[in-house]
Amino acid sequence: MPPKKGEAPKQPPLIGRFGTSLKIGIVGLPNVGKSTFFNVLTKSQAAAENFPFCTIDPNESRVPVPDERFDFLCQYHKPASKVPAFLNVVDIAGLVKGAHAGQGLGNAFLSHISACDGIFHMTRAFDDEDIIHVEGNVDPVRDIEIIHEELRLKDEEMIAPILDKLEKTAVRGSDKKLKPEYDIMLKIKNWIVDEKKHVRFYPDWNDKEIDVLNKYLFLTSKPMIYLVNLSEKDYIRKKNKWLAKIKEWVDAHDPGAMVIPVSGAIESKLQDMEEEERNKYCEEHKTQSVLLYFHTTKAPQAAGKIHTDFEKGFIMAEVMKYVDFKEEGSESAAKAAGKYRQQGRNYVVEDGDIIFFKFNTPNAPKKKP
Ligand SMILES: Nc1nc2c(ncn2[C@@H]2O[C@H](COP(=O)(O)OP(=O)(O)OP(=O)(O)O)[C@@H](O)[C@H]2O)c(=O)[nH]1
Ligand SMILES: [Mg+2]
Repeated sequence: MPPKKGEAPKQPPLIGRFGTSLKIGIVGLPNVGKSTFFNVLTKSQAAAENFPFCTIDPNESRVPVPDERFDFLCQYHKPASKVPAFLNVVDIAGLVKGAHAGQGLGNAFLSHISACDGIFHMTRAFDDEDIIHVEGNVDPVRDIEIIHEELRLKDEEMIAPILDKLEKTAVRGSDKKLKPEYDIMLKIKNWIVDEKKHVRFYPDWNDKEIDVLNKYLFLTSKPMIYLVNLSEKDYIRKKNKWLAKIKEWVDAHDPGAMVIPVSGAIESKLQDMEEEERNKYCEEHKTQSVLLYFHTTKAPQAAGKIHTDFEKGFIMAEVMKYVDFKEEGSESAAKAAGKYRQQGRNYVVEDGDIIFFKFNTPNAPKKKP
């Protein structure tokens, strides 16, 4: 469930290469509702049928991220070109036990998940005898563990050749520069292979370790949001016997990660209705589409998480907060009020920052909302 205000859990460092356009992959067992959710989220029409491995090749679609701050800034500056943030959503083939070793659709999922910045982990908590469950019965906690293990095993497989190569060059060879990277990789291997843990569960990778992790982008370093697919009835009454168990599991194993109840069934139904009918239905059933939540909360948050890797030539960044800018009315007023701050290269960008980058290059400095 989305955390309540005032109880924000400590977030682990983000590992990955982030930009204004994030890519999120929907991952889970076959036939749990991934494509159905992809279709409603992106208004697409990917095949979503009642048989495992309906999706083979990934479906991808871009969702513009609405942000009233962006609209306000466009109105204020009237720029020649406007580039809003996009969320790229990728609907990936189902994974089964043994996928890392080629079971099911095999290994193709590796490159599809590798290309993503984060994962929506879809799990099934609805009962429906007509919808085939590859494990025979509904048990989302077991299913989450299956997917976690497949991703970890894939990383385990990935790390062996990396270590081999580093050992050849940095230990036995002459490239001693790579020795620190080799040592860090040994520590990462110890965590993934011996401790059997996901990269992102390690509480405090240091900056050098994060640099190495950013270079190799292990699957288990990607932030995960858990989506729990409920029946229409359970979604409306906000009750399901698995929710508490899933939340408990996630809090214990993936602290800080979000668990979001959704319902493919109700979302598809709502999407097929005309607006008036939809409003009436939601009012009658005292419910609303979870997509409202995604479009207004999750997406801007995701797009705002730009952990900037400043480029060569960076001198400094001048940062003001969007709220300060809006309150003061102009850049100069914000400056006069002392709300315009100079930041160095280690500054971690926050959601809502307006940044003036200063570069030591012939290119003109850029303004970026
Ligand atoms: N009862 C019920 N059925 C659902 C729900 N969401 C999806 N389904 C059905 O489950 C079946 C599988 O849905 P998909 O969206 O294709 O599942 P998938 O996870 O993409 O499956 P693969 O591509 O095979 O991995 C379809 O028949 C959907 O109509 C739901 O919330 N309730
Ligand atoms: Mg599918």
